[in-house]
Amino acid sequence: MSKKHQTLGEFIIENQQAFPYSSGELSRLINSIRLAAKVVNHEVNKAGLVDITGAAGDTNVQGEQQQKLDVYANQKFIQTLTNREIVCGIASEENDEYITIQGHNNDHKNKYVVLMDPLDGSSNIDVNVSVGTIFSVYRRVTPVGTPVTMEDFLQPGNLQVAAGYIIYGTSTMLVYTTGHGVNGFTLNPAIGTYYLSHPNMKFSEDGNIYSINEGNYAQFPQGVKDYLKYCQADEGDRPYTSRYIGSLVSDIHRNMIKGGIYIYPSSSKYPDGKLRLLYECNPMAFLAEQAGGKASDGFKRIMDIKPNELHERAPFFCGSKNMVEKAEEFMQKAKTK
Ligand code: P6P
Repeated sequence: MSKKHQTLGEFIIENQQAFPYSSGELSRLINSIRLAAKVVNHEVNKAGLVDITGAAGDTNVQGEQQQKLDVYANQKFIQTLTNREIVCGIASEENDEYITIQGHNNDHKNKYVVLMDPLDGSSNIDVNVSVGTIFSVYRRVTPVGTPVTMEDFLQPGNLQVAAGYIIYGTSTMLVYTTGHGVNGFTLNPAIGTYYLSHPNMKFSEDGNIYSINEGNYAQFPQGVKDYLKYCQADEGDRPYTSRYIGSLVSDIHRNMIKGGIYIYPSSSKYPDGKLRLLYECNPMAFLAEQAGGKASDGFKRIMDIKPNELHERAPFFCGSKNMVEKAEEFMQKAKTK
């Protein structure tokens, strides 16, 4: 049983002993993410002071202006994961193609692949709003000893072995799951140690916060419009509260602690939704389900979607189980009209 204020290192060792069959590689993987997060946190926390908040001038595969901190975070996570002989491949939201990691002996012996959004919500950096790193871990499906292929990355979210995020906010937290619940660790920057501050995080079944960019209302599917009217009606426990930071990690983190639903639906601008299935939806869906919540595309479970492309997008409804199910009800009703 996890003990509050345990360090992340102690937690990983304790959990490693609980799963003797695992070779310890996953624990080492989480440890390397922990280290990279500390390095990135140091830069994020002084972004206003150092000229690295300006756009890098380049644009990523999504056509979005790359901020220098995006580029820095991407490089740090790739470098840390590559140097530790744990993963055989990395796919990043910031890179067009996946990266093959041969290992020191060029033998492709490592068995995990990592997919990540190195700095999500980066458009908020220069307005000093929390941003985050999101990561997702799978076992490779092609034979160990051969170079990874696209098949190793295009796995449905229900095959994730770990997922988590780092939120660089008023405090820096690492929140992750390996399929046995969700635990949150807060970094003490003075000594560079993460402490278990939020053991066994849970989405409340119900909530009264909805997070959506209502600026896109005119483009929303009818079911979303109907659900928003339900949220805003003055009856029973409603109207709900609208809270939208525009940084997925921050909105989901708040909703996990207070209860709520986050929705990024399809729209005329984003016919398949804006969020990326592999780097944002699947890891957040794994965390949500492990915390007793739910994540769908408005109709079907996000983690059952078989990806076809590395950077594909999906509509995303995620949070308190009863709120997601109510939204799905409105989506279904509108579809059958
Ligand atoms: P919009 C950030 O770019 C992001 O991917 C998520 O972090 C965030 O929730 C969403 O997009 C914000 O998108 O269109 O509301 O600005």
